[in-house]
Amino acid sequence: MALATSGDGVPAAYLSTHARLAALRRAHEALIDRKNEPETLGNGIYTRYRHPVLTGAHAPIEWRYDLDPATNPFMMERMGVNAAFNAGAIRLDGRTLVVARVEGADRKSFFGIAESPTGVDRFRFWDEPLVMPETEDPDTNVYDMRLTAHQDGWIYGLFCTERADAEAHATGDLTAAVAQCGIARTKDLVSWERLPDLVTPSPQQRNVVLHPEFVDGPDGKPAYGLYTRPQDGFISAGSGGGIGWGTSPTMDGARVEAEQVVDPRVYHTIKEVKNGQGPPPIKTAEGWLHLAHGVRNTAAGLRYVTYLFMTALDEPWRVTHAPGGHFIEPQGAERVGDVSNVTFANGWIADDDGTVFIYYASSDTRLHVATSTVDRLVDYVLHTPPDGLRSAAVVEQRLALIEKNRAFAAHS
Ligand code: M1P
Repeated sequence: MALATSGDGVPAAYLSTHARLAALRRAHEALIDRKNEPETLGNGIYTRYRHPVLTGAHAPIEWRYDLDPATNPFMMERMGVNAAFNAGAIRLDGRTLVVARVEGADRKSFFGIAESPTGVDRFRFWDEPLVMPETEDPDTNVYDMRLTAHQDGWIYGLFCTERADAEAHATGDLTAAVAQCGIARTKDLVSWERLPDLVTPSPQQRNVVLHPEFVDGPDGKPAYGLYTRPQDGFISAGSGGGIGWGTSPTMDGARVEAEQVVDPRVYHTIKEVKNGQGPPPIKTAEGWLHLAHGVRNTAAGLRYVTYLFMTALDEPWRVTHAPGGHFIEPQGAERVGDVSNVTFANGWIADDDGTVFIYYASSDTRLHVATSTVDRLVDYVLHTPPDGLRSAAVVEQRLALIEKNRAFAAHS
């Protein structure tokens, strides 16, 4: 492999401290300034883009390098950033902001806020990572924030907080962990107030999302609605049957007493092993539009894809439309990463003009964008056939489509 050179034949790795820093800055700026390009044809449902919008290499140089030549004479990376992915997203005061899961070379995740003038490229991290206050029981790892601008005036960030499973560790299993839903709120994404973790009847939780509007609680009073994902173990959903729903009278000490599964896992579908709500749903004239992820097993390991469904406006837990199959699946280079064969989305932005920016991550490594419109996504959800669940049934669905097209061709 040829070594990159400074232009005068000196390998970039051996430049003077000063010259090396200048070269690093140029490369970093070039990466951030890179214009993204939409695909030309696509599937008509959404448009993918050529480049990821965030990667570990987008992390500011100041987060990774000691810039003092006296203490870093080789200008080497001191604290590597491995990946930037699974981002919550929000339009705040006209600004496009994502709160990404940034993962260091030490495997710990934290949140980094990045801003873009276009929504499809030129994402630049704010100068410092988000400082998330801890509870009395410190988090080992935090990730996958869902941002909800709630009717109550707060912006809530719900995220996974992971801690050691002390009992299992005592028996020597150092991989055992407990996942719960951490909760924080803010007005500006700068100052965050940490609230107590969510309490539910389930032993563990991940992919919990706050519904943006108040709903009726069991006592008829306004309550907060929560999409949950009950799970028995840290990885396995076990008896957790799918995406759940529950309410809490408050978010300061949130507690879901009764959790009902509203979007179940189903045998031989894209969500056989696990599923989870993505970002908060988008309100449309036809219903609440949901983006979620589904997981199935394969000989090569788990495969994560995203899917859409719709729930009733007055009962956001009641599924009214569920197109069969996946929505965004890993393609090409997206297939490979730290956890390969994964697409995962926990952030999207719907603008007043109907444009939708879907921020999806690939293979737990990088963040991408796909664009669409509310009209297109609603059309997709209303008119894509549901999963036929059997080979013979899906052949019937295709035959019906072919027959319709024959009739159309005969009359056109
Ligand atoms: O590695 C794939 C994803 O695995 C988890 O999601 P789930 O709980 O649905 O299996 C999360 O750790 C997520 O961050 C990750 O992308």
